[in-house]
Amino acid sequence: MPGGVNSPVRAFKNIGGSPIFFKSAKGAFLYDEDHNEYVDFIGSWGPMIMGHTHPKVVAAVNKQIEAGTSFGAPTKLESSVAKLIKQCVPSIEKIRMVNSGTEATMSCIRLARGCTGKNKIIKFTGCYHGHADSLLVKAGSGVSTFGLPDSPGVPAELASLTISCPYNDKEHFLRVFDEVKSDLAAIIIEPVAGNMGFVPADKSFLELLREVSSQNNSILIFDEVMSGFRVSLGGAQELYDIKPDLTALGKVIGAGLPVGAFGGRSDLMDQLAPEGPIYQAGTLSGNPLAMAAGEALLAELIKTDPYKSLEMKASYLLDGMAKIMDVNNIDFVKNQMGGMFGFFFTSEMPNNFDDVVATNDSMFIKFLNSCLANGIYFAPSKYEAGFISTQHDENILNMVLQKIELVIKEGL
Ligand code: KE4
Repeated sequence: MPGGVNSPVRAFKNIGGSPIFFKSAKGAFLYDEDHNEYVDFIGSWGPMIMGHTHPKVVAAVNKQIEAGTSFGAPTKLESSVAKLIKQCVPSIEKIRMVNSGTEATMSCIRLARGCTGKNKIIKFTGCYHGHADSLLVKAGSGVSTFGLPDSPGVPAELASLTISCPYNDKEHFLRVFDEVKSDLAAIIIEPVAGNMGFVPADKSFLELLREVSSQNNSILIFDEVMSGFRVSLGGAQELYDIKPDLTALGKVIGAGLPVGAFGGRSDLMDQLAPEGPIYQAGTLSGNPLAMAAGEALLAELIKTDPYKSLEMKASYLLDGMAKIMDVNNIDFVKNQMGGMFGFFFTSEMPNNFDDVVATNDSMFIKFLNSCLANGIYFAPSKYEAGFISTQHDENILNMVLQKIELVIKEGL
């Protein structure tokens, strides 16, 4: 496998490391092939909100596997998951299951283009929406109104239809919007950007996107693959109280099995085949095994509503880390929403991608590697967010803070 991995970030190239091969996990812990134990703050990049091998999820999957893993046909299970998601996210009037976040955002883009008859997309630098061609696009220079491929293999002609604007920058956005609005199919944003560390959108910025997209018949897409069911039961859109036209989901809704979903306004979703002409499909979409896992986890989240407790756990960890850094005169800032968090070695809270780029790389890399050597598994990139689970109890967090204090005392 290229780089020994099935997804680049796992290769630990950002911190000059080698990929760690894991064998098992339980609760807040991961165990590698050499029997090393790690406290897991990645949680499979988001899904493990109630810890690994949650008994309800394990039982649901074991039961379903005996009944069959895939029928390639509708099941009661997928309808149940759809209902649970609709119950929590009112902007989702209709929904379609897919197998990854990439498929979810890719389908939102095609649906928006098909429904509006327009072609241009505005995204924001530092947001990652999966690896569909139209979204692997970086900003052109200045206030350019065309994007450039962010990877070889993305045709320049296609990339030119997507424009990437600076996150949280209203003036820049409005200049580009005025240029392209006649052909603007959609605006897509991570309302809480977890792919440049942790940078939440300013509420007024999201309100501006909502206002101009409504006036211009452009589709506002919230990519909540990471923030959905993570920052609150209703996702970031509940906390910001802003209703997008379409939402992309993933991660938590599959409880670690391959699930993505996209949904929103019925008048848009009804344009999808077989109802409408816009094609979208998937052999394993709504897969019964994945739906069994997702249904069990969503039902547990709705029943227990752990979000306040997750928020407190994350702030306990982050406040403890900030105190250690402060005592050792290390520039350090942290931010969180619910149990999703980020930290940076810098003095000012980053508000966009360029701010994150400017944060101290070498400190981050040394800190990460020292933590890893001490069994603390933070995301191996300053452009990734961290996640805490219901299984990270106070003893575990105190043990982590004691280890971090030692790491810092030994000097980075
Ligand atoms: P997937 O295709 O990886 O399931 O989802 C793509 C995606 C879409 N939108 C957001 C906001 C996302 O965060 C992601 C994927 N997140 C990365 C972590 N930053 C997944 C980890 C990886 O690429 O291996």
